[in-house]
Amino acid sequence: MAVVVIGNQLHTEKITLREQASFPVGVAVSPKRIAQSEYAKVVGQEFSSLTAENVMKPQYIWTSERNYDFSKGDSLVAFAQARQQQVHGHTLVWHLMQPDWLKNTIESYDSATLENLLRDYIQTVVKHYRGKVVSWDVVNEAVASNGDGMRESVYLQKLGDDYVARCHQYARQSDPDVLLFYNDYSIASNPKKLNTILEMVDDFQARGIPLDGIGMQMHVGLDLSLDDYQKALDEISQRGLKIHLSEVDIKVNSNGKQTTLTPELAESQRELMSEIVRRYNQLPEENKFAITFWGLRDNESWLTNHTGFPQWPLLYDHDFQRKSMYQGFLDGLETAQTTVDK
Ligand code: 9MR
Repeated sequence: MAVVVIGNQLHTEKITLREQASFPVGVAVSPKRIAQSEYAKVVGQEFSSLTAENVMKPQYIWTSERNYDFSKGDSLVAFAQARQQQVHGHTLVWHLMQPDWLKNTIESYDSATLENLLRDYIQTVVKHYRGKVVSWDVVNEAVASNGDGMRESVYLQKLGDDYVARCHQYARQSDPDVLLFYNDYSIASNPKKLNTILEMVDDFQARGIPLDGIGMQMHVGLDLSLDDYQKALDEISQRGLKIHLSEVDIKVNSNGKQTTLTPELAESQRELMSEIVRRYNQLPEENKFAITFWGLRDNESWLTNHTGFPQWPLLYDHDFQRKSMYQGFLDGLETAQTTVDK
């Protein structure tokens, strides 16, 4: 029987994101959270892709110079495999949140020692997850915060300004098939940052440095300029790259004055969600990699600590109820759909 689904689908349990979207829909998780049965149920039903919010970062895996602990990442991969979900690897190289031993030693390494260590790390981790993750954020947030050139990180200082390209080559040498992404924030809201990244992309493409896609994190607020967002989608897709909206959340309490998510704010958030998805969905199929949310429920978002206030930035509330923002996602896909009852 053909069923036409129109209007508010929020409470229709049969509707799930992974079934509705033609591209993978992901969520950032931790092994602790997915160990809870209600949590696991929702994550399994709704999402077709998982990112480890933390446990596949060097801070967790890289226990000493040449020792690695894959246990937490492996448990996440097993969870995903049991639910036919793809796993996106995040992240091989990041200037922040280094393991303590590396923080203490990194300044003392000469360039060659650090390069060798980092190459071995990248290659060991990529080999370990070969066939288990579909993609990696190779270097995270290597561009300066304000978008003005590369970030003056310890990696840039010690390894020189071409280190991102070499990290991509090391990753490619260890897995010819895994998709390699460059991931950063404010790409959709800071045109200067977009430009710096596009210069890097053009340079990589001219030199044949492996790069399959760009992760636009999309930690955004209600003030996001849709024109800037559209420009980023256009510029990146025109270069033949895949686009991952890789860490989506929508803040609604920037000044901290709100004590609840009011119906008006929920409505603005729904509208922005819908517009973000609608424009993403209009990209050519080959440019759509996935949309990943940076957490499932509002109460677990990193933004509460980071901004000091609740931001209600995600699809689900504390009680595992779908919010208006969820409806916004569905609206962005299409308001009316025809499905077939099996
Ligand atoms: O959400 C993550 C938080 O739990 C961690 O404490 C933090 C440091 O590892 O990283 C957060 O995730 C970040 C992501 O890895 C990269 N982009 C920005 C995200 C928010 O800070």
